[in-house]
Amino acid sequence: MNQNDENFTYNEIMSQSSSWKATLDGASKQSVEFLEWIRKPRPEVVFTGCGSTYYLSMVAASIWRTIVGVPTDAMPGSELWLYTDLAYLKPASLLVAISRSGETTETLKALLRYRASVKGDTLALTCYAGSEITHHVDQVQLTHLADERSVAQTRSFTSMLVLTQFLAGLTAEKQDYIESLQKLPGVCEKVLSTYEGLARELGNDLEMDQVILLGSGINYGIACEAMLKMKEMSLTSSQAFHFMEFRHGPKSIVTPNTLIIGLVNDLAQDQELKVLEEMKALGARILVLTDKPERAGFDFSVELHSGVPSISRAPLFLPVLQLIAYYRAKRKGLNPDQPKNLSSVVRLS
Ligand code: F1P
Repeated sequence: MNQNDENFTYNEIMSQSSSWKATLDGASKQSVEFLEWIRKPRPEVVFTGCGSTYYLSMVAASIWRTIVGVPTDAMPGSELWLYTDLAYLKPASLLVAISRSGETTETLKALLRYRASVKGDTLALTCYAGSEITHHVDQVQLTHLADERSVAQTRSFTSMLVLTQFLAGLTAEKQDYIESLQKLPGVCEKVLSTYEGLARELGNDLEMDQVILLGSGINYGIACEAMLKMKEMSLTSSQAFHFMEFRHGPKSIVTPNTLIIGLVNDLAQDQELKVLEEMKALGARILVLTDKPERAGFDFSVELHSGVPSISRAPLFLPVLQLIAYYRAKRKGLNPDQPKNLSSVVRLS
């Protein structure tokens, strides 16, 4: 019996490829009514969620802005609920509320506030049909095979991201973008099998006492989500920064026991690799994730060889990082399925 079998988290991480495939297949079957609705011209789009799904909203907003070409923003559910006027939301816009459970109080409150004050259209992305959120929106889009028994989001997050990417391609009627997404499940499978050993090696190295995630553009939200996995699953001190921001003060915390994980994007890789080289000179250990082989010289590297443009690639950065957090939790004798102090849904009274 595989020593991981009793862990839901491990099985959920390793099954992402099939969740992505099932979600893409499901999303390809849309009604004419939905296609007309999602393609309605709107002055802006806002994504919202909490915790992981707020970070997902950040990635989603970058992708939607680029692929669909409309002003798009991301806000935590609590900010949209309690500080709505600060957002200065345009009428007749679209709110996309993302929630694995469909039950998180702040996200539900944000949705009701948006409907009352902005009177815009609303779409829910969730893993659970019939969840509370589905009763308060105009349209619902579901992932498939992405529900989870563990608290920390893994396949639910990346499947809701792949779903968002697909919907952006549908909205903009960009068939080439939609085609590129079909490659993701196969690449995910290959990345997981190629790099599980490295993830276990890094997860087992308890000398590393803090993890810094660096990501820019679309990858900043991915860096934030990976940071949260390190905290939730393995109780590791972790922080996320935009690549170039790290020099402006935070780099002061770098020690020889710091692991810096750089999610390098083609669009700015020279500048981003320079940051990693400087941090290596400060003594940090560096894990670089890129699409193609980069000049050597870093301690560890993950090469995605995705064959897709950077705007399609974002979900592929996460599975190995989820595994690092998982193996680190196991090495520390923790239960990654049930992180300390956490529940899988935050319901406020
Ligand atoms: C949001 C959330 C997760 C977090 C934890 C508690 O849930 O805050 O981001 O990791 O699982 O719930 P949801 O609204 O996406 O269900």
